[in-house]
Amino acid sequence: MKRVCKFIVAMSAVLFSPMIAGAQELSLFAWSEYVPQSVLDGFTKETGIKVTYETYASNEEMVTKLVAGGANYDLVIPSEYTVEALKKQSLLAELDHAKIPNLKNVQPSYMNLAYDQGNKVSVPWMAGTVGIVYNGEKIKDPITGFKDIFQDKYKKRLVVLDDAREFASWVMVAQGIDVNAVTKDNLAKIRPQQKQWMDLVRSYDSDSPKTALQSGDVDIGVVWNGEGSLLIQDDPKFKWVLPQEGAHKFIDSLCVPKNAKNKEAAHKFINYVLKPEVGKEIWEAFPYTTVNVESKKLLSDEQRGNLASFPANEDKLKLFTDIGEVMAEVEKQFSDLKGQ
Ligand code: N2P
Repeated sequence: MKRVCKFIVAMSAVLFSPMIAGAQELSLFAWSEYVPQSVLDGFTKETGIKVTYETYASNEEMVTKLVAGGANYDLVIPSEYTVEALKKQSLLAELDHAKIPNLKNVQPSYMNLAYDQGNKVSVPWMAGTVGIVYNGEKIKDPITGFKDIFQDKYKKRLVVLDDAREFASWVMVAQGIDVNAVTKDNLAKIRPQQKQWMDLVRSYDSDSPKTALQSGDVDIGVVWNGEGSLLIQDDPKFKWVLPQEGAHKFIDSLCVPKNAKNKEAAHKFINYVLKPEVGKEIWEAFPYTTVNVESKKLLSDEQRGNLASFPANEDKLKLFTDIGEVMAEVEKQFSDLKGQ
């Protein structure tokens, strides 16, 4: 009998250890400079689950790797239009809201949006905008929008996001075209001006565009608001402007790919980052627009007053929608014009 028992114990160890080991890991695939290491450490400390964090610099890069298979991810953080695309292709797992009680902390205006009614597959992580930041010691003329910065006099003094859809949208709003009316015709319409503007650009950087501004390599940037927020917070010579023509308002959400191996751990992570104090920790490292009502309450008046993080007027901000196959044309136009 004793021997039988020992055998059962030994066999269970062999059979179940991979499952236990599996439950102790989480593979996060997210934008760079978006998830603080301290948050990953805090999560591991609380749950025993180790997190690996691989980064990407655009939605399109993430989708390409996700679809290619190869690696297996438990969590990704796509923007609204990419949640829509992934959902359409059935690439995302349904979330179990019962396992995410902290979902109650998300501001209702970020929930139940057209790209994912009922938040079946996505939970907002962070929102934000794309805007203009400039060095006020070097740029003396008034800056109110894209038309002011894409001028010959600023040639090679600009850093912009390395993002095909974003860049196209700036030219579109400048021409009064809706950011979601992306068609072959409209791409042809914006092409000459897109080329003019791209010829003025010194560098493309979606990971850390603030670096070129801090080092003085460039004087103007078209960047994510979290980058702008850090700049204006650290040095008053930097000024932030939401382009008067309009701008993208993004909502980046936590999603679990359908083929994720550690769905349980992914739910635990989503619930963890929605804790009020964790949301504050995330905001302090990467000051985008927090979607967490309770975290926002924990910020100081000065932090809440940062206009790059929390725009005063959202009238001209727009979410992107999935544009389907024409996205390939947007990317082609961007890379063609870069190469010219
Ligand atoms: C973080 C990038 C912001 C995400 N570095 C833009 N959707």
